[in-house]
Amino acid sequence: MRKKISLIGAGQIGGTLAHLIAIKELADVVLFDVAEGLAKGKALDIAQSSAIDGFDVNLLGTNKYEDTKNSDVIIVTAGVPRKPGMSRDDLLGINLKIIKQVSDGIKNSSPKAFVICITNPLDVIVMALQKYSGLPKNKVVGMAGILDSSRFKYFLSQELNIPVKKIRSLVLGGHGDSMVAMIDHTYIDNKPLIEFIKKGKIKKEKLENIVERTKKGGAEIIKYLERGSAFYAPAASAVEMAESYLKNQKKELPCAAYLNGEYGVKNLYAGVPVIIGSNGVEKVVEIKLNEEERKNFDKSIKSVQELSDAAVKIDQNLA
Ligand code: TXD
Repeated sequence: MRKKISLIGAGQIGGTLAHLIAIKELADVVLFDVAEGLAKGKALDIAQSSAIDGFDVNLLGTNKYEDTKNSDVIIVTAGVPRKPGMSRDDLLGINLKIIKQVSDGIKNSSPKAFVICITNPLDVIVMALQKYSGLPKNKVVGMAGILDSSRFKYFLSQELNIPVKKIRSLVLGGHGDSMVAMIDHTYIDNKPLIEFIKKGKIKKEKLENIVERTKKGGAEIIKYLERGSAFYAPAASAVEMAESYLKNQKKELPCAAYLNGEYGVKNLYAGVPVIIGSNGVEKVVEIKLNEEERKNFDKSIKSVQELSDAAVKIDQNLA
C-alpha cells in the first residue's frame, strides 16, 4: 500500500516538495492550500510530467482537509514568507494564527501522522503546532538544521574546493541569526576541520565569514528573489526527513525537536541532532559541545525561549 504525504501549503516550498516526492516515488501526494487553484494547478502540472519522468504516484490538489485524511506524513509550509528586510521573527503573529487553523485540520484528519513543520519562525511555530494539535511530541518536528547545515557544508566545499559529499557538519540551536555551526563536529574527508585551520588551509576569518553567511543564508536569497524566500533547499531538507521516517532509515539529522532536559533544555523546541525512524523522533543525540559551542548554543536557546515567551503573550493557550 503506497504511503500518503499531505502538504499543507502549496506555495513555493509546497510545490517543490510535491515534485521531489513524486520524482522519488516516495508516496502519493495531496497538495492542500486555502488557495485551492494553486493546489489543484500544481498537482495537475506535476502529474502531467509523470509520463516523462516515469513516476507512478497519485497527486491531488484540494482545499479540503477531508482529502488529507489518514496521511502518513504531513509537511506544513502554510503561512507567509518574509519580505526583504523582515526578520523570521516578524512573521510570528501572522503565522501563529494560520498554524492554529492547520493544527485543527491535522488533529481531525491525521492524528497518527508524522508532522514536519517548515513555517517560520520555525522553532516557535513547530512548538505551537504540537501544542495546538496535541499530537505526540516525537511525531511533530521542525525542519531547519538540515537546511542550515547544508548551506554551511556548501560554502565550505566551495572555499576548500572539496566535493560537498565529503563534508560532514552540524548547525544547531535556533533557526535564526543565533544558530550555531559546530566547528568541532565538522569533518572534511573524515579529517577534523580544526586540522585544516591549524595547517592554514582555511583562515579563521574566512571561516567566520562562512559561519556568518550561513546564519544569513535565508536573507541572502530573499534579497536576490525580492518576492519570496528559499524553497529548493528547504524542500530537499524536509524530503530527507520524510524519507527517513517512511523507510525507517534511522538517520541522524539536525532538526528542531522537543527537548525535555537534553542539553539542559526543558519544554522547548530547538535544533539538535535526532534519530528519525518509523516512530518519528526516536532519540535526541547529545553530542559533546566545547566551551565556545556551549556558550553559543545557550545563547541561541535563549533567543528561542524569548520568542516562545512572545508567542505565549499572543496566545496564553501556548503556555
Ligand atoms: O528553514 C526553514 N524552516 C525556512 C522556512 C526555509 C524557507 C522558508 N521558510 C518559511 O516557510 C517561510 O518563511 C514561510 O513561513 C514558509 C513557507 O514558505 P513558502 O516560500 O512556501 O511560502 P509561500 O510560497 O507563500 O507558500 C505559503 C502557502 C501559500 O500558498 C498560502 O496560500 C498558504 O501557504 N496558506 C495556507 N495554506 C493552508 N492553510 C492556511 N491557513 C494558509 N494560509 C496561507
